[in-house]
Amino acid sequence: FNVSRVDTTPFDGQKPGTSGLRKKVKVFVQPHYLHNFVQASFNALTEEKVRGATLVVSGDGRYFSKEAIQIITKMSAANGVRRVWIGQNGLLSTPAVSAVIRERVGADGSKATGAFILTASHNPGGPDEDFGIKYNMENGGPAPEGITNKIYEFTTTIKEYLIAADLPDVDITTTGVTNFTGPEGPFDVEVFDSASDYIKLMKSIFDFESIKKLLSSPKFTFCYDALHGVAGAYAKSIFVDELGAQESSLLNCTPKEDFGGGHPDPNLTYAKELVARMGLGKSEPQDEPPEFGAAADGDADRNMVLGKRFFVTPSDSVAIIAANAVDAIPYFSTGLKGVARSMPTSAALDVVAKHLNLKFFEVPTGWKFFGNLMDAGLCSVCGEESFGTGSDHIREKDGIWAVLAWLSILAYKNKDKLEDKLVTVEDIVRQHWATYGRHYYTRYDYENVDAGAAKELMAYLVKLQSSLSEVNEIINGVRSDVSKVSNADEFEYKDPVDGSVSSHQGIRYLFEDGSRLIFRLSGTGSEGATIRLYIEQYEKDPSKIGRLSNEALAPLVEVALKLSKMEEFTGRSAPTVIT
Ligand code: VG1
Ligand code: CO
Repeated sequence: FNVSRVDTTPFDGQKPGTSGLRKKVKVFVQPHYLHNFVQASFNALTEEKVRGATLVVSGDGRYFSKEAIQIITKMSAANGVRRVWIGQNGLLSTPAVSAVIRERVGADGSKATGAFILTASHNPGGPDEDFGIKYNMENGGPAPEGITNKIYEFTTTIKEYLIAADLPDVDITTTGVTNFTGPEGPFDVEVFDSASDYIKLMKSIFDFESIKKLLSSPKFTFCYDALHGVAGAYAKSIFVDELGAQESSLLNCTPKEDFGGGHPDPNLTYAKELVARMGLGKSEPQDEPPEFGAAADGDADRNMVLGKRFFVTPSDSVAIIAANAVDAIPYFSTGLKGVARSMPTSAALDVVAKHLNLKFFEVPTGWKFFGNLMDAGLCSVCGEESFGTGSDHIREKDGIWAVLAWLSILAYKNKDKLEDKLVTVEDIVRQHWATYGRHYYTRYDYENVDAGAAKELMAYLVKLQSSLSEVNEIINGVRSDVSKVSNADEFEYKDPVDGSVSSHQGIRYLFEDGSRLIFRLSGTGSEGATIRLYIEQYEKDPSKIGRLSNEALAPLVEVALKLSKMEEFTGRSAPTVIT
Protein backbone atom coordinates (compact mmCIF):
# COMPACT_ATOMS: atom_id res chain seq x y z
CA PHE A 1 0.00 0.00 0.00
CA ASN A 2 0.93 3.64 -0.36
CA VAL A 3 0.62 6.49 2.13
CA SER A 4 -1.41 9.54 1.14
CA ARG A 5 -1.31 12.88 2.94
CA VAL A 6 -4.76 14.45 2.92
CA ASP A 7 -5.32 18.17 3.57
CA THR A 8 -7.90 18.93 6.23
CA THR A 9 -9.13 21.74 8.50
CA PRO A 10 -10.12 21.55 12.18
CA PHE A 11 -13.65 20.82 13.42
CA ASP A 12 -14.95 22.56 16.52
CA GLY A 13 -15.78 20.57 19.62
CA GLN A 14 -13.57 17.49 19.30
CA LYS A 15 -12.79 17.59 23.01
CA PRO A 16 -13.01 14.14 24.63
CA GLY A 17 -15.44 14.13 27.57
CA THR A 18 -15.69 11.84 30.59
CA SER A 19 -15.11 8.86 28.33
CA GLY A 20 -13.97 9.81 24.84
CA LEU A 21 -15.51 11.79 22.00
CA ARG A 22 -19.25 11.23 21.62
CA LYS A 23 -21.34 12.86 18.90
CA LYS A 24 -24.32 12.16 16.70
CA VAL A 25 -23.54 9.75 13.85
CA LYS A 26 -24.46 12.62 11.49
CA VAL A 27 -21.49 14.56 12.88
CA PHE A 28 -19.09 11.62 12.68
CA VAL A 29 -19.89 10.79 9.06
CA GLN A 30 -18.85 14.24 7.80
CA PRO A 31 -15.81 13.90 5.51
CA HIS A 32 -12.55 14.01 7.52
CA TYR A 33 -14.30 14.22 10.93
CA LEU A 34 -13.25 10.82 12.32
CA HIS A 35 -9.93 11.06 10.44
CA ASN A 36 -9.03 14.33 12.16
CA PHE A 37 -9.66 12.86 15.61
CA VAL A 38 -7.69 9.69 14.90
CA GLN A 39 -4.75 11.64 13.47
CA ALA A 40 -4.85 14.02 16.47
CA SER A 41 -4.69 10.95 18.72
CA PHE A 42 -1.65 9.61 16.85
CA ASN A 43 -0.02 13.04 17.05
CA ALA A 44 -0.71 13.26 20.79
CA LEU A 45 0.73 9.81 21.40
CA THR A 46 3.83 10.88 19.44
CA GLU A 47 5.40 9.20 16.44
CA GLU A 48 7.77 7.27 18.65
CA LYS A 49 4.89 5.46 20.37
CA VAL A 50 2.83 4.96 17.22
CA ARG A 51 5.53 3.50 15.00
CA GLY A 52 5.66 -0.24 15.48
CA ALA A 53 2.60 -0.20 17.76
CA THR A 54 0.03 -2.99 18.04
CA LEU A 55 -3.43 -1.44 18.29
CA VAL A 56 -6.75 -2.99 19.17
CA VAL A 57 -9.63 -1.47 17.19
CA SER A 58 -13.18 -2.61 18.03
CA GLY A 59 -16.25 -1.67 20.00
CA ASP A 60 -19.86 -2.28 20.88
CA GLY A 61 -20.86 -2.79 17.25
CA ARG A 62 -23.04 0.28 16.99
CA TYR A 63 -23.97 1.84 13.66
CA PHE A 64 -20.90 3.28 11.80
CA SER A 65 -18.47 0.96 13.63
CA LYS A 66 -17.69 -1.14 10.56
CA GLU A 67 -16.82 1.90 8.46
CA ALA A 68 -14.83 3.41 11.31
CA ILE A 69 -12.78 0.22 11.75
CA GLN A 70 -11.72 0.30 8.08
CA ILE A 71 -10.79 4.00 8.28
CA ILE A 72 -8.77 3.56 11.48
CA THR A 73 -7.01 0.49 10.07
CA LYS A 74 -5.96 2.42 6.95
CA MET A 75 -4.79 5.39 9.02
CA SER A 76 -2.88 3.09 11.37
CA ALA A 77 -1.07 1.52 8.43
CA ALA A 78 -0.15 4.97 7.11
CA ASN A 79 1.09 6.17 10.49
CA GLY A 80 3.55 3.31 10.89
CA VAL A 81 1.52 1.08 13.22
CA ARG A 82 2.80 -2.49 12.91
CA ARG A 83 -0.37 -4.46 13.71
CA VAL A 84 -4.07 -3.88 14.13
CA TRP A 85 -6.10 -6.39 16.13
CA ILE A 86 -9.83 -6.56 15.54
CA GLY A 87 -12.44 -8.56 17.46
CA GLN A 88 -14.52 -10.69 15.11
CA ASN A 89 -17.24 -8.56 13.47
CA GLY A 90 -15.64 -5.55 15.14
CA LEU A 91 -17.10 -6.57 18.49
CA LEU A 92 -15.26 -6.22 21.79
CA SER A 93 -16.79 -4.98 25.01
CA THR A 94 -14.93 -2.12 26.70
CA PRO A 95 -13.74 -4.44 29.51
CA ALA A 96 -12.73 -7.05 26.95
CA VAL A 97 -10.58 -4.47 25.14
CA SER A 98 -8.87 -3.71 28.42
CA ALA A 99 -8.34 -7.42 29.03
CA VAL A 100 -7.03 -7.95 25.49
CA ILE A 101 -4.49 -5.13 25.86
CA ARG A 102 -3.25 -6.58 29.13
CA GLU A 103 -3.42 -10.31 28.49
CA ARG A 104 -3.62 -11.31 24.84
CA VAL A 105 -0.65 -12.66 22.93
CA GLY A 106 -0.92 -12.28 19.16
CA ALA A 107 -0.44 -14.95 16.52
CA ASP A 108 3.21 -13.83 16.19
CA GLY A 109 3.81 -13.48 19.93
CA SER A 110 3.13 -9.73 20.00
CA LYS A 111 1.40 -7.71 22.75
CA ALA A 112 -0.97 -4.77 22.26
CA THR A 113 0.15 -1.26 23.10
CA GLY A 114 -3.18 0.55 23.01
CA ALA A 115 -6.68 0.63 21.59
CA PHE A 116 -9.30 2.69 19.88
CA ILE A 117 -12.63 1.72 21.44
CA LEU A 118 -15.63 2.52 19.27
CA THR A 119 -18.61 3.13 21.51
CA ALA A 120 -20.91 5.76 22.93
CA SER A 121 -21.57 3.37 25.79
CA HIS A 122 -25.09 3.78 27.19
CA ASN A 123 -26.18 6.30 24.53
CA PRO A 124 -28.56 4.98 21.83
CA GLY A 125 -27.18 3.95 18.43
CA GLY A 126 -28.31 4.10 14.80
CA PRO A 127 -28.11 6.62 11.94
CA ASP A 128 -29.81 9.34 14.00
CA GLU A 129 -28.17 8.51 17.31
CA ASP A 130 -24.68 8.49 18.80
CA PHE A 131 -21.24 7.22 17.88
CA GLY A 132 -18.09 7.53 19.96
CA ILE A 133 -14.38 6.83 20.07
CA LYS A 134 -11.82 6.78 22.83
CA TYR A 135 -8.20 5.80 23.19
CA ASN A 136 -6.93 3.38 25.84
CA MET A 137 -3.31 3.09 26.89
CA GLU A 138 -0.85 0.27 27.35
CA ASN A 139 -2.16 -0.48 30.88
CA GLY A 140 -5.60 -1.13 29.37
CA GLY A 141 -7.14 2.01 30.83
CA PRO A 142 -8.59 5.17 29.28
CA ALA A 143 -6.08 7.83 28.26
CA PRO A 144 -5.45 10.21 31.16
CA GLU A 145 -6.38 13.89 30.95
CA GLY A 146 -2.82 14.83 29.98
CA ILE A 147 -3.27 12.85 26.75
CA THR A 148 -6.91 13.71 26.05
CA ASN A 149 -6.09 17.42 26.42
CA LYS A 150 -3.25 17.00 23.92
CA ILE A 151 -5.54 15.17 21.50
CA TYR A 152 -7.96 18.07 21.72
CA GLU A 153 -5.19 20.62 21.11
CA PHE A 154 -4.13 18.77 17.97
CA THR A 155 -7.72 18.71 16.70
CA THR A 156 -7.76 22.51 16.81
CA THR A 157 -4.68 22.94 14.62
CA ILE A 158 -4.75 19.88 12.36
CA LYS A 159 -3.82 20.47 8.71
CA GLU A 160 -3.36 16.97 7.30
CA TYR A 161 -3.76 13.32 8.06
CA LEU A 162 -2.12 10.15 6.75
CA ILE A 163 -4.08 7.28 5.25
CA ALA A 164 -3.33 4.16 3.23
CA ALA A 165 -6.24 4.85 0.91
CA ASP A 166 -5.40 1.94 -1.38
CA LEU A 167 -5.29 -0.67 1.40
CA PRO A 168 -8.14 -3.08 0.66
CA ASP A 169 -10.93 -3.34 3.26
CA VAL A 170 -10.24 -6.18 5.68
CA ASP A 171 -12.81 -8.94 6.14
CA ILE A 172 -13.68 -8.58 9.82
CA THR A 173 -16.17 -11.46 9.81
CA THR A 174 -13.53 -14.21 9.69
CA THR A 175 -10.71 -14.80 12.18
CA GLY A 176 -7.16 -14.89 10.88
CA VAL A 177 -4.18 -12.74 9.99
CA THR A 178 -3.79 -10.73 6.77
CA ASN A 179 -0.32 -9.43 5.90
CA PHE A 180 0.30 -6.24 3.93
CA THR A 181 3.43 -4.45 2.87
CA GLY A 182 3.78 -0.69 2.94
CA PRO A 183 6.57 1.70 2.05
CA GLU A 184 8.19 1.02 5.44
CA GLY A 185 7.63 -2.71 5.69
CA PRO A 186 5.02 -5.17 6.95
CA PHE A 187 1.63 -4.31 8.40
CA ASP A 188 -0.67 -7.05 9.74
CA VAL A 189 -4.33 -7.17 10.57
CA GLU A 190 -5.41 -9.93 12.93
CA VAL A 191 -9.10 -10.71 13.43
CA PHE A 192 -9.68 -12.82 16.54
CA ASP A 193 -12.47 -14.34 18.61
CA SER A 194 -14.14 -11.59 20.67
CA ALA A 195 -14.84 -13.66 23.75
CA SER A 196 -12.10 -16.21 24.44
CA ASP A 197 -9.46 -13.95 26.09
CA TYR A 198 -12.08 -12.35 28.30
CA ILE A 199 -13.59 -15.66 29.36
CA LYS A 200 -10.16 -17.01 30.19
CA LEU A 201 -9.57 -14.02 32.45
CA MET A 202 -12.94 -14.43 34.20
CA LYS A 203 -12.16 -18.08 34.86
CA SER A 204 -8.90 -17.10 36.53
CA ILE A 205 -10.74 -14.71 38.89
CA PHE A 206 -13.88 -16.57 39.93
CA ASP A 207 -14.69 -20.08 41.09
CA PHE A 208 -16.79 -21.13 38.10
CA GLU A 209 -17.57 -24.50 39.70
CA SER A 210 -19.32 -22.99 42.69
CA ILE A 211 -21.22 -20.48 40.54
CA LYS A 212 -22.25 -23.35 38.31
CA LYS A 213 -23.65 -25.23 41.28
CA LEU A 214 -25.77 -22.22 42.14
CA LEU A 215 -26.93 -21.51 38.59
CA SER A 216 -27.87 -25.08 37.89
CA SER A 217 -29.77 -25.52 41.16
CA PRO A 218 -33.53 -25.61 40.50
CA LYS A 219 -33.96 -23.26 43.49
CA PHE A 220 -32.03 -20.48 41.82
CA THR A 221 -33.46 -18.63 38.83
CA PHE A 222 -31.57 -16.12 36.75
CA CYS A 223 -32.04 -13.55 34.01
CA TYR A 224 -29.54 -11.46 32.04
CA ASP A 225 -30.45 -8.60 29.71
CA ALA A 226 -27.75 -7.32 27.33
CA LEU A 227 -30.11 -4.64 25.94
CA HIS A 228 -28.85 -5.69 22.49
CA GLY A 229 -25.40 -4.41 23.38
CA VAL A 230 -22.06 -6.16 23.03
CA ALA A 231 -22.51 -8.10 26.31
CA GLY A 232 -24.61 -10.41 24.15
CA ALA A 233 -21.39 -11.62 22.48
CA TYR A 234 -20.23 -13.00 25.86
CA ALA A 235 -23.44 -13.87 27.70
CA LYS A 236 -24.24 -17.23 26.09
CA SER A 237 -20.69 -18.58 26.36
CA ILE A 238 -20.32 -17.50 29.98
CA PHE A 239 -23.73 -17.93 31.54
CA VAL A 240 -25.14 -20.79 29.49
CA ASP A 241 -22.20 -22.81 28.14
CA GLU A 242 -19.79 -22.37 31.07
CA LEU A 243 -22.11 -21.86 34.02
CA GLY A 244 -25.15 -23.89 33.09
CA ALA A 245 -27.87 -21.23 33.06
CA GLN A 246 -30.89 -21.90 30.86
CA GLU A 247 -30.84 -20.32 27.43
CA SER A 248 -34.24 -18.77 28.18
CA SER A 249 -32.60 -16.71 30.92
CA LEU A 250 -30.91 -14.50 28.30
CA LEU A 251 -32.81 -11.42 27.12
CA ASN A 252 -31.82 -9.23 24.16
CA CYS A 253 -28.47 -10.96 23.83
CA THR A 254 -28.05 -10.46 20.07
CA PRO A 255 -25.86 -7.38 19.54
CA LYS A 256 -27.55 -4.91 17.19
CA GLU A 257 -26.28 -1.77 15.46
CA ASP A 258 -29.16 0.24 16.89
CA PHE A 259 -29.67 -1.76 20.11
CA GLY A 260 -33.08 -2.71 18.81
CA GLY A 261 -34.11 0.95 18.87
CA GLY A 262 -33.68 1.07 22.65
CA HIS A 263 -31.56 3.02 25.05
CA PRO A 264 -28.81 0.57 26.13
CA ASP A 265 -28.59 1.94 29.66
CA PRO A 266 -29.08 -0.58 32.46
CA ASN A 267 -31.32 1.25 34.90
CA LEU A 268 -34.90 1.02 36.11
CA THR A 269 -36.09 3.36 33.36
CA TYR A 270 -34.47 1.84 30.28
CA ALA A 271 -34.11 -1.87 31.08
CA LYS A 272 -37.90 -2.23 30.89
CA GLU A 273 -38.17 -5.88 29.95
CA LEU A 274 -35.87 -7.06 32.71
CA VAL A 275 -37.48 -4.76 35.26
CA ALA A 276 -40.91 -6.18 34.41
CA ARG A 277 -39.66 -9.76 34.61
CA MET A 278 -38.09 -9.11 38.01
CA GLY A 279 -41.42 -7.93 39.39
CA LEU A 280 -40.39 -4.28 39.58
CA GLY A 281 -42.64 -3.04 36.76
CA LYS A 282 -46.03 -1.42 36.97
CA SER A 283 -47.91 -4.71 36.87
CA GLU A 284 -47.09 -8.12 38.33
CA PRO A 285 -45.36 -10.45 35.84
CA GLN A 286 -47.12 -13.63 34.69
CA ASP A 287 -44.36 -15.87 36.01
CA GLU A 288 -42.71 -15.82 39.39
CA PRO A 289 -39.72 -13.42 39.03
CA PRO A 290 -36.19 -14.90 38.96
CA GLU A 291 -34.03 -14.74 42.09
CA PHE A 292 -31.39 -12.72 40.31
CA GLY A 293 -31.45 -10.36 37.34
CA ALA A 294 -28.83 -8.16 35.73
CA ALA A 295 -28.38 -5.93 32.72
CA ALA A 296 -25.50 -4.30 30.85
CA ASP A 297 -25.07 -1.15 28.77
CA GLY A 298 -24.08 -0.94 25.09
CA ASP A 299 -20.36 -1.56 25.65
CA ALA A 300 -20.94 -3.90 28.63
CA ASP A 301 -18.93 -1.95 31.17
CA ARG A 302 -22.02 -1.06 33.23
CA ASN A 303 -24.22 -3.36 35.24
CA MET A 304 -27.52 -3.25 37.05
CA VAL A 305 -28.09 -5.89 39.69
CA LEU A 306 -31.59 -6.86 40.79
CA GLY A 307 -33.04 -9.36 43.18
CA LYS A 308 -36.59 -10.63 43.06
CA ARG A 309 -38.69 -7.42 43.32
CA PHE A 310 -35.60 -5.71 44.63
CA PHE A 311 -33.21 -3.06 43.25
CA VAL A 312 -29.59 -2.87 44.39
CA THR A 313 -28.21 0.67 44.11
CA PRO A 314 -24.82 0.67 42.40
CA SER A 315 -23.30 2.47 45.40
CA ASP A 316 -24.47 -0.34 47.67
CA SER A 317 -23.34 -2.93 45.16
CA VAL A 318 -19.67 -1.93 45.22
CA ALA A 319 -19.74 -1.71 49.00
CA ILE A 320 -21.25 -5.19 49.28
CA ILE A 321 -18.77 -6.66 46.79
CA ALA A 322 -15.89 -5.09 48.74
CA ALA A 323 -17.25 -6.42 52.03
CA ASN A 324 -17.51 -9.99 50.70
CA ALA A 325 -14.72 -10.17 48.13
CA VAL A 326 -12.10 -11.91 50.24
CA ASP A 327 -14.47 -14.73 51.25
CA ALA A 328 -16.35 -15.19 48.02
CA ILE A 329 -13.91 -14.47 45.16
CA PRO A 330 -10.66 -16.45 44.82
CA TYR A 331 -8.86 -13.55 43.06
CA PHE A 332 -9.14 -11.52 46.30
CA SER A 333 -8.49 -14.32 48.76
CA THR A 334 -5.24 -12.76 49.96
CA GLY A 335 -6.94 -9.46 50.78
CA LEU A 336 -7.88 -6.15 49.17
CA LYS A 337 -5.18 -3.57 48.48
CA GLY A 338 -7.64 -0.75 48.89
CA VAL A 339 -10.98 0.51 47.57
CA ALA A 340 -12.09 3.61 45.70
CA ARG A 341 -15.23 5.34 44.51
CA SER A 342 -16.04 8.38 42.41
CA MET A 343 -16.99 11.50 44.32
CA PRO A 344 -20.77 11.44 43.69
CA THR A 345 -21.01 7.74 44.59
CA SER A 346 -22.53 7.20 48.04
CA ALA A 347 -20.34 6.74 51.08
CA ALA A 348 -21.48 3.13 51.61
CA LEU A 349 -18.03 2.02 50.46
CA ASP A 350 -16.34 4.42 52.90
CA VAL A 351 -18.04 2.69 55.82
CA VAL A 352 -16.87 -0.73 54.63
CA ALA A 353 -13.33 0.58 54.14
CA LYS A 354 -13.33 1.92 57.66
CA HIS A 355 -14.65 -1.32 59.18
CA LEU A 356 -12.16 -3.45 57.30
CA ASN A 357 -9.32 -1.00 57.74
CA LEU A 358 -8.74 -0.65 54.00
CA LYS A 359 -7.06 2.15 52.07
CA PHE A 360 -9.76 4.35 50.60
CA PHE A 361 -9.79 6.90 47.76
CA GLU A 362 -12.37 9.34 46.40
CA VAL A 363 -11.75 10.30 42.77
CA PRO A 364 -13.57 12.45 40.18
CA THR A 365 -16.23 10.91 37.95
CA GLY A 366 -14.91 8.67 35.15
CA TRP A 367 -12.92 5.47 35.22
CA LYS A 368 -9.64 7.00 34.10
CA PHE A 369 -8.89 8.14 37.66
CA PHE A 370 -8.92 4.63 39.13
CA GLY A 371 -6.19 3.36 36.81
CA ASN A 372 -3.27 5.16 38.44
CA LEU A 373 -4.29 3.84 41.87
CA MET A 374 -4.47 0.30 40.54
CA ASP A 375 -1.17 0.51 38.68
CA ALA A 376 0.41 1.67 41.95
CA GLY A 377 -1.10 -1.29 43.82
CA LEU A 378 -3.35 0.89 45.96
CA CYS A 379 -6.80 -0.26 44.90
CA SER A 380 -8.48 -3.60 44.25
CA VAL A 381 -12.21 -2.83 44.02
CA CYS A 382 -13.87 0.37 42.88
CA GLY A 383 -17.17 1.70 41.66
CA GLU A 384 -19.37 4.54 40.56
CA GLU A 385 -23.01 5.34 41.27
CA SER A 386 -23.64 5.25 37.53
CA PHE A 387 -23.86 1.45 37.42
CA GLY A 388 -20.12 0.98 37.09
CA THR A 389 -18.24 -1.55 39.19
CA GLY A 390 -14.87 -3.17 38.71
CA SER A 391 -11.50 -4.24 40.00
CA ASP A 392 -7.81 -4.22 39.20
CA HIS A 393 -8.13 -7.29 36.97
CA ILE A 394 -8.41 -4.72 34.14
CA ARG A 395 -8.50 -0.91 33.88
CA GLU A 396 -12.15 -0.41 32.93
CA LYS A 397 -15.36 -1.03 34.76
CA ASP A 398 -16.74 -4.43 33.96
CA GLY A 399 -20.42 -5.30 33.68
CA ILE A 400 -20.09 -9.08 33.44
CA TRP A 401 -17.43 -9.15 36.18
CA ALA A 402 -19.90 -7.41 38.50
CA VAL A 403 -22.55 -10.03 37.78
CA LEU A 404 -20.05 -12.84 38.41
CA ALA A 405 -19.02 -11.11 41.64
CA TRP A 406 -22.64 -11.08 42.81
CA LEU A 407 -23.18 -14.69 41.75
CA SER A 408 -20.02 -15.60 43.69
CA ILE A 409 -21.37 -13.89 46.81
CA LEU A 410 -24.69 -15.67 46.41
CA ALA A 411 -22.92 -18.98 45.85
CA TYR A 412 -20.79 -18.41 48.94
CA LYS A 413 -23.72 -17.44 51.16
CA ASN A 414 -25.66 -20.48 49.94
CA LYS A 415 -22.78 -22.89 50.12
CA ASP A 416 -23.96 -26.30 51.40
CA LYS A 417 -27.39 -24.73 51.84
CA LEU A 418 -28.87 -25.07 48.38
CA GLU A 419 -31.43 -27.49 49.76
CA ASP A 420 -32.64 -25.03 52.45
CA LYS A 421 -34.22 -21.63 52.02
CA LEU A 422 -32.11 -19.56 49.67
CA VAL A 423 -30.21 -16.52 50.95
CA THR A 424 -31.48 -13.93 48.46
CA VAL A 425 -30.07 -10.73 47.00
CA GLU A 426 -32.46 -8.79 49.21
CA ASP A 427 -31.30 -10.69 52.31
CA ILE A 428 -27.67 -9.84 51.53
CA VAL A 429 -28.41 -6.15 51.05
CA ARG A 430 -30.58 -5.86 54.18
CA GLN A 431 -27.95 -7.67 56.21
CA HIS A 432 -25.35 -5.25 54.89
CA TRP A 433 -27.48 -2.25 55.93
CA ALA A 434 -27.97 -3.74 59.36
CA THR A 435 -24.21 -4.05 59.79
CA TYR A 436 -23.00 -0.84 58.18
CA GLY A 437 -26.02 1.47 58.10
CA ARG A 438 -27.85 2.49 54.95
CA HIS A 439 -27.10 5.25 52.47
CA TYR A 440 -30.36 6.35 50.92
CA TYR A 441 -29.41 7.53 47.47
CA THR A 442 -30.89 8.88 44.26
CA ARG A 443 -29.74 10.72 41.15
CA TYR A 444 -31.83 13.17 39.13
CA ASP A 445 -30.75 13.81 35.52
CA TYR A 446 -31.94 16.83 33.58
CA GLU A 447 -31.00 15.87 30.04
CA ASN A 448 -30.59 18.12 27.05
CA VAL A 449 -30.97 21.34 29.01
CA ASP A 450 -29.96 24.61 27.34
CA ALA A 451 -26.16 24.74 27.77
CA GLY A 452 -26.17 28.41 28.82
CA ALA A 453 -28.83 27.84 31.46
CA ALA A 454 -26.93 24.86 32.88
CA LYS A 455 -23.76 26.94 33.18
CA GLU A 456 -25.67 29.72 34.92
CA LEU A 457 -27.13 27.29 37.44
CA MET A 458 -23.68 25.92 38.23
CA ALA A 459 -22.20 29.42 38.52
CA TYR A 460 -25.04 30.40 40.85
CA LEU A 461 -24.32 27.43 43.10
CA VAL A 462 -20.61 28.20 43.23
CA LYS A 463 -21.37 31.78 44.21
CA LEU A 464 -23.81 30.66 46.86
CA GLN A 465 -21.10 28.59 48.51
CA SER A 466 -19.25 31.66 49.73
CA SER A 467 -21.92 32.21 52.37
CA LEU A 468 -22.87 29.13 54.36
CA SER A 469 -25.16 31.17 56.61
CA GLU A 470 -27.17 32.24 53.57
CA VAL A 471 -27.30 28.62 52.37
CA ASN A 472 -28.56 27.44 55.75
CA GLU A 473 -31.12 30.23 55.89
CA ILE A 474 -32.52 29.13 52.52
CA ILE A 475 -32.57 25.50 53.60
CA ASN A 476 -34.23 26.27 56.89
CA GLY A 477 -36.90 28.20 55.03
CA VAL A 478 -37.63 25.19 52.82
CA ARG A 479 -37.42 22.31 55.34
CA SER A 480 -36.59 22.83 58.96
CA ASP A 481 -36.23 19.06 59.42
CA VAL A 482 -33.12 18.88 57.24
CA SER A 483 -29.74 19.19 58.92
CA LYS A 484 -27.34 22.08 58.36
CA VAL A 485 -24.74 22.40 55.64
CA SER A 486 -21.36 22.34 57.32
CA ASN A 487 -19.19 22.63 54.26
CA ALA A 488 -19.54 23.40 50.56
CA ASP A 489 -16.94 23.33 47.83
CA GLU A 490 -16.06 22.47 44.26
CA PHE A 491 -14.42 19.06 44.21
CA GLU A 492 -10.77 19.08 43.22
CA TYR A 493 -8.63 15.96 43.01
CA LYS A 494 -4.92 15.62 43.35
CA ASP A 495 -3.81 12.26 42.05
CA PRO A 496 -1.78 10.68 44.88
CA VAL A 497 0.37 8.81 42.36
CA ASP A 498 1.38 11.37 39.76
CA GLY A 499 0.34 14.58 41.52
CA SER A 500 -1.83 15.80 38.63
CA VAL A 501 -4.73 18.05 39.65
CA SER A 502 -8.28 17.92 38.23
CA SER A 503 -10.46 20.87 39.22
CA HIS A 504 -14.15 21.77 38.86
CA GLN A 505 -15.27 18.18 39.33
CA GLY A 506 -18.68 18.99 40.78
CA ILE A 507 -20.24 21.16 43.46
CA ARG A 508 -20.73 19.61 46.87
CA TYR A 509 -22.94 20.55 49.76
CA LEU A 510 -21.96 18.49 52.79
CA PHE A 511 -24.42 18.33 55.68
CA GLU A 512 -23.74 17.93 59.39
CA ASP A 513 -25.51 14.55 59.51
CA GLY A 514 -23.45 13.14 56.63
CA SER A 515 -26.01 13.88 53.93
CA ARG A 516 -24.69 15.23 50.64
CA LEU A 517 -26.05 17.13 47.66
CA ILE A 518 -23.87 17.17 44.56
CA PHE A 519 -24.34 18.99 41.28
CA ARG A 520 -22.35 18.18 38.15
CA LEU A 521 -22.53 18.69 34.42
CA SER A 522 -22.33 15.47 32.45
CA GLY A 523 -19.35 14.93 30.17
CA THR A 524 -20.79 12.15 28.03
CA GLY A 525 -23.79 13.75 26.30
CA SER A 526 -23.80 14.60 22.62
CA GLU A 527 -26.34 17.43 22.62
CA GLY A 528 -27.07 20.38 24.95
CA ALA A 529 -26.13 19.92 28.60
CA THR A 530 -27.13 17.37 31.20
CA ILE A 531 -27.29 18.43 34.84
CA ARG A 532 -26.86 15.65 37.34
CA LEU A 533 -28.07 16.06 40.89
CA TYR A 534 -26.94 13.43 43.40
CA ILE A 535 -28.78 13.11 46.72
CA GLU A 536 -27.58 11.04 49.64
CA GLN A 537 -28.54 10.51 53.25
CA TYR A 538 -26.93 8.20 55.79
CA GLU A 539 -29.05 6.29 58.29
CA LYS A 540 -27.43 4.28 61.04
CA ASP A 541 -30.49 3.66 63.19
CA PRO A 542 -31.53 0.03 62.45
CA SER A 543 -35.20 0.93 62.97
CA LYS A 544 -35.02 3.45 60.12
CA ILE A 545 -33.12 1.55 57.45
CA GLY A 546 -36.15 -0.11 55.88
CA ARG A 547 -37.92 2.96 54.51
CA LEU A 548 -38.79 3.56 50.87
CA SER A 549 -35.91 5.48 49.35
CA ASN A 550 -37.99 8.21 47.74
CA GLU A 551 -39.84 8.85 50.99
CA ALA A 552 -36.68 9.00 53.04
CA LEU A 553 -35.07 11.40 50.59
CA ALA A 554 -38.08 13.65 49.93
CA PRO A 555 -36.98 16.47 52.29
CA LEU A 556 -33.46 16.60 50.82
CA VAL A 557 -34.82 16.54 47.27
CA GLU A 558 -37.03 19.50 48.04
CA VAL A 559 -34.08 21.37 49.49
CA ALA A 560 -31.89 20.59 46.48
CA LEU A 561 -34.43 21.82 43.96
CA LYS A 562 -35.15 25.06 45.83
CA LEU A 563 -31.52 25.75 46.68
CA SER A 564 -30.41 25.39 43.07
CA LYS A 565 -33.49 27.15 41.64
CA MET A 566 -33.61 24.20 39.26
CA GLU A 567 -36.94 25.05 37.68
CA GLU A 568 -36.11 28.75 37.38
CA PHE A 569 -32.84 28.09 35.55
CA THR A 570 -33.84 25.13 33.40
CA GLY A 571 -37.59 25.52 32.94
CA ARG A 572 -37.92 21.87 34.00
CA SER A 573 -40.37 20.90 36.69
CA ALA A 574 -39.12 17.31 36.72
CA PRO A 575 -35.95 15.40 35.79
CA THR A 576 -35.71 13.34 32.59
CA VAL A 577 -34.46 10.25 34.41
CA ILE A 578 -34.34 9.28 38.06
CA THR A 579 -32.00 6.47 39.10
C1 VG1 B 1 -21.24 9.19 33.04
C2 VG1 B 1 -21.25 8.70 34.47
C3 VG1 B 1 -19.84 8.33 34.89
C4 VG1 B 1 -19.27 7.29 33.91
C5 VG1 B 1 -19.35 7.83 32.50
C6 VG1 B 1 -18.91 6.82 31.47
O1 VG1 B 1 -20.44 10.36 32.96
O2 VG1 B 1 -21.79 9.67 35.34
O3 VG1 B 1 -19.86 7.85 36.20
O4 VG1 B 1 -17.94 7.00 34.22
O5 VG1 B 1 -20.69 8.19 32.19
O6 VG1 B 1 -19.67 5.67 31.53
P1 VG1 B 1 -21.07 11.84 32.92
O7 VG1 B 1 -19.90 12.74 32.72
O8 VG1 B 1 -22.06 11.86 31.83
O9 VG1 B 1 -21.73 12.01 34.26
V1 VG1 B 1 -19.89 4.76 30.12
O10 VG1 B 1 -20.69 3.39 30.55
O11 VG1 B 1 -20.41 5.90 29.16
O12 VG1 B 1 -18.27 4.40 29.55
CO1 CO C 1 -20.51 1.95 29.09
